[in-house]
Amino acid sequence: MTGKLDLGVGMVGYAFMGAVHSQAWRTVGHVFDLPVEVRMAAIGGRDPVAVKAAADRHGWSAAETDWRTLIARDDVQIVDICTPGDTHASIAIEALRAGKHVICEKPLANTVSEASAMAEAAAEAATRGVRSMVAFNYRRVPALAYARSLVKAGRIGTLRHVRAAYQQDWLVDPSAPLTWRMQKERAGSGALGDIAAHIVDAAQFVVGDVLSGVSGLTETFVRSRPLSGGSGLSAAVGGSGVGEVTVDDAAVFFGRFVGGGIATFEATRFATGRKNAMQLEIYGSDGGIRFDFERMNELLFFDGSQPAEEAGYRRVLVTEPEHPYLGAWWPPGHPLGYEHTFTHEFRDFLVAVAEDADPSPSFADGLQVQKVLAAVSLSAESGSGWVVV
Ligand code: 4PW
Repeated sequence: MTGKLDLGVGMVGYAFMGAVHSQAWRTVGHVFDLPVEVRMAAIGGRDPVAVKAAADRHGWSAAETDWRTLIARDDVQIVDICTPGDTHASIAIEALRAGKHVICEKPLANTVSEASAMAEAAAEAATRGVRSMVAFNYRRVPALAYARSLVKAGRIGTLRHVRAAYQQDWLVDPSAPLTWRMQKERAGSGALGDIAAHIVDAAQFVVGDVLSGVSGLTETFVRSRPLSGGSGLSAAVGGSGVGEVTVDDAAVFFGRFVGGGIATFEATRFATGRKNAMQLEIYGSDGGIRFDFERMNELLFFDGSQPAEEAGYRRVLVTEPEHPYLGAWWPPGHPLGYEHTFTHEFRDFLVAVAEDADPSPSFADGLQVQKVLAAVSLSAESGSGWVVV
């Protein structure tokens, strides 16, 4: 017995996100000195053989085939949702009602109405001390957390421009199979919900402002794909022949922040040769910041207060104990990777739960991002231009 708050996690889903989350749950208590003791109580999934195999592989104590049973377990105090978007609302709302803290993968839901119901349930649950968070992991990239602190400290002055892009290329090949990420009824949208959601959240987080309106364009370049075959980010839906792609392959949009800065966004799975290039450029009256996740341990910083002849973008290696989260990891100079962002996310979530505080980003923040995505869709589908968020 450690005298610490004891929290058991029940995680629903065991594919890509389930594997990444498992790794973070396994690690978080060993890297960070937490006020809680975390147990990997149970993992849930519909296929009994596959979920048992996932439990054994990832270190979960039990496997469940029904998420309702998983939520009801006495040894589960936190429900972690790693399923496709069509199930987020029902699982999250039931868990919150049952008094379980919830962490839910992004985007929060497939529609604004589902996300509103979730945010409402979260606000009610918070009055009972039950906490919730949406899993925008890129906020926990140390370089982006550091960028936020630079903006907050006034180092770039008044915000003028944000240029955000999330470029992948895993759908360039037209024979790449159809997965749930290309089905509207399961994923809600395509590149928009899957990756534009990240850059909207990351941009708003770093600049400390929210978008007031947007205008956008979406495109589906390949409208049908084989139902079976080698997998990309997730497994093929299965079957013979081809199936229809019912979501966007790419989305571009521009927007305005409440405080007056303007922004452009590009999210695509068709940027040939770009793998996971999540980029953020922020330009202010007194300085600028540039970031690319393909070089996630670096931040480029332009300090406009330097003499003109010496000024220029400086490459800051975000690997020092003074940088966010880094002090808990390796000696100075040793970089981190994708998986660590989830460890940081769970660290922040657990600390908030232990302190009886609301973790950030909240379901209300997730709802706000959902409204931005819906405004982009509306603008793109109606061709009507500007849509207020
Ligand atoms: O959340 C995103 C995913 O859905 C990820 O961070 C990258 O894009 C990797 O997979 C997809």
